[in-house]
Amino acid sequence: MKRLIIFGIVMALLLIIAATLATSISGEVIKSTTKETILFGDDFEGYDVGTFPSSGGWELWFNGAGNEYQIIMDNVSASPTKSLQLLGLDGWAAFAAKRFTTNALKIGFQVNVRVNETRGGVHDNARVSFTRWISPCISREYAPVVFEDDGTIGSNGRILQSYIPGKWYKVTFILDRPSDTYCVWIDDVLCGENLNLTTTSLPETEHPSYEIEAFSVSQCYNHIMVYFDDVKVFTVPTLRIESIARTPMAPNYDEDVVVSATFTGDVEVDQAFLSYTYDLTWYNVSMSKADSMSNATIPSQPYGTLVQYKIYANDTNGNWVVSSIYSYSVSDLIPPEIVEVKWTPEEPTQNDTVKVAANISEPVDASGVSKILFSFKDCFGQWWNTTMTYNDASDLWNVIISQQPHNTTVQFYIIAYDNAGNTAVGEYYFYTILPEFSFSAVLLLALASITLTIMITKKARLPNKSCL
Ligand SMILES: [Ca+2]
Ligand SMILES: [Ca+2]
Repeated sequence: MKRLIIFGIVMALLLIIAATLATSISGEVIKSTTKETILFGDDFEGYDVGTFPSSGGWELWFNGAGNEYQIIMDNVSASPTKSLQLLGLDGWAAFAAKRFTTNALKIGFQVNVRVNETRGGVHDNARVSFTRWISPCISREYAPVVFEDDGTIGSNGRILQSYIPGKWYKVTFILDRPSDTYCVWIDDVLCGENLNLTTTSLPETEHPSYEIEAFSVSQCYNHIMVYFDDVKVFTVPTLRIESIARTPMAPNYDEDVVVSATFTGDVEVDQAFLSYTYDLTWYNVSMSKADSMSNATIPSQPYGTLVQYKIYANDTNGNWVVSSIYSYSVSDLIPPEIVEVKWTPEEPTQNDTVKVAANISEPVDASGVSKILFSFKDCFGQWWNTTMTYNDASDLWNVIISQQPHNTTVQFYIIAYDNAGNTAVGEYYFYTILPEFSFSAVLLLALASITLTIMITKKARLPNKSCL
């Protein structure tokens, strides 16, 4: 029995390792636990009941129903015994904030929130957000997560989920400052992903997130008891993939593609990979660093192949980041090659048709020959166009030129097209039609020749009288 248990444990471990390796090899988005750096945390256990937690650096920016209500309580808590209570008024919030400073690109908070009751009013019951002080009566909140009086939790006009009075909810909020987008989790469930950051001050676009100076919890304006506990404000060391480029931009079928990128952010890159696919499989290549760039190569692919690629990397904290997916379609920018053009017979007469055969070449990965145009000038000086026919057996393109009268000079040339629209114009060729002798003409010519020979011979045998 013991052996069986050990065997089971070993098998389970092997399966986990195999699953991990499979994830790595696939090149798909790899999620790992985000390691954060905590700027401050507070469970409100270190304060006296009935006091405001000023000693912990909290500030009561607006005092709602009165200072006496904005206090530490020990009859309600998420953990273990105490929490911060806030109570607002209609038109005047109870608003507690704690300042912090960071230049981190990605910042977040987490807080437990409990609303005592809902009444269906128009104001909200509890808010948690990053904040900036504006004036003694105004703060600017950055996309606050709001517990509405209708029993919903929302942010930026979007309902994330509903909530029940008297129950604790853990809100996690992570803001990406360069893109001004954020994500929200309620009880560790992602409810809002990459939402655009807005603020409660107008115009929204004029308040960059680097102006954030505090984290705040508030109750405005329903005069309903709300509680906050287990606050945590943190930064997420962030690696960024930037300046993604490829060379060449429009790769030919015979060209490798070098993909390059730079890695920036507030943490060092540990490993970087180029992941690409031209079928259903993603292939991963380690990127190598050259100066400020990291490069990796996608091997040349046949014409028309759609290649998709992305870059992913992890930082020295083990956090992974993945780029968007980019793509290109492999080009063919090279015309077909006209290797050889021949015709038979080479010296045709007016009784011959002439067969022209052309050897046209395209590399294996190129787009291929689409058609061959044959253009020739006949006995009337008229140019004609036709297409040549491909012959599988000979791997040649053929056309037949009809019989032409004696003395005609036939001219022709060909234009080769490939499937990518490239054209190659060949040189001009020409031949002249020779006269064809009939059998009787040849016979007469032969007789005449024989007669002439005899006459010359006889004349040669006569005595030279002058020599007698
Ligand atoms: Ca507590
Ligand atoms: Ca081509």
